[in-house]
Amino acid sequence: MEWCVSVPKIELHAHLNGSIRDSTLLDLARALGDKGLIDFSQVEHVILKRLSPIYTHFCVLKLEFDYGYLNTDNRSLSEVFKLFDLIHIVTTDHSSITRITKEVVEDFASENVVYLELRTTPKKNDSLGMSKRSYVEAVLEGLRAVSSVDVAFIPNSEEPVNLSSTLLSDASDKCNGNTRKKIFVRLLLSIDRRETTEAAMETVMLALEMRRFGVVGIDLSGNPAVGEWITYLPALMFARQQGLYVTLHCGEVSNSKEIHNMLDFLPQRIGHACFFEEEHWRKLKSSNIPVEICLTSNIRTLSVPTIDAHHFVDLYNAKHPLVLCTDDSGVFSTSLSNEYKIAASTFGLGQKEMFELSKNSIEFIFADDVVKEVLRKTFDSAAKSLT
Ligand code: 6MZ
Repeated sequence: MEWCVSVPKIELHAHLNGSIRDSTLLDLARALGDKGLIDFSQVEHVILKRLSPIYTHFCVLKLEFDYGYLNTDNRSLSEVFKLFDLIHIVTTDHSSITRITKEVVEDFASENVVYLELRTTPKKNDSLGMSKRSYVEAVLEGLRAVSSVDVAFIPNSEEPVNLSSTLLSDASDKCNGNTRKKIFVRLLLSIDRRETTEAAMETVMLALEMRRFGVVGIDLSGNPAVGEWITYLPALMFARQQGLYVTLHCGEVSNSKEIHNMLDFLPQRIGHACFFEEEHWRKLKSSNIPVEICLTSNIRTLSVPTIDAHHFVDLYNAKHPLVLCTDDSGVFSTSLSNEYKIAASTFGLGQKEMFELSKNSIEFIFADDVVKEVLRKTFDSAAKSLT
């Protein structure tokens, strides 16, 4: 595990609200409880996953939870999405979003993630005076608030302090040594599958406006049992025409037609690919679309039967582009280092292979060539100190 922590890593599939610390979620829930807005004791049970077995079913804020997932520690997809609804009730105000963003970046940096693509769904909440734009501004405020590490999130020379050049000159620093840690962060704005075409388009317009603050692309996510591909297609096509990168949650449930449609769209990356059939694999491999692999998430949501049967093995052996990611490190109690450890021990990969796997992820990031070059140098210098 120690080695998995010290190796530089690239995180390309992390949902902001899914990466929240349990302690922060409890803090925020307690504050709402003190104001009498929620029943803290019930929310606390869900957050800590410690419901007494005598309960088989219960309700928090009209969201019904089944005892099963709490008992087995496996959260079926539908339970996970109920949990997100609960998290959103607790987190969706400007200051909480700023706080979570700051903490999530610090957490990833502390385990030597050197490049983070953080995704989040811009939310509108009239009662809090929140628009999609002010939501994203709160996220940017969180990036600016990070003080324990150097964060480079503004592309090119528009940064007040050009951290890219600092990183270039410091590329030989040990990533886990005494020097200050540095992390590149880029943002993806997510379209939730519950949204309308107009709402999806609003998110794309916002992403375009926020490009100068490090927004590089669009993600399609949300409960895969909800919504239709055709609803998001106009916004996704527009995003691509405008030069934004697109990544899609693809094949998280069995839906052959949608998987074909998504692959035909040729996104720059896809996430998950759990319910692929022979023809989907063929199409994926011939198009060489990189896959964001989320091992713990797939196991916990019962999207793959066992870790040994995970499609990582086949894709890895086929030398298909792939990248290990956390998905929701808070919700699934994992970290990127832990995902590396699981991959190494389950699939019998040594340090050399794991290092290459991590370094190869550079090629699939949505940032520019300058960032890629800095990262390559960071990995080259880490290779010397890790061997
Ligand atoms: C699909 C997921 C997800 O956007 O509020 N999300 N969508 N599949 C998954 N696998 C488990 N995990 C998270 O972060 C939370 C949102 O990200 C999406 C869902 O829409 C969830 O509400 P943000 O920061």
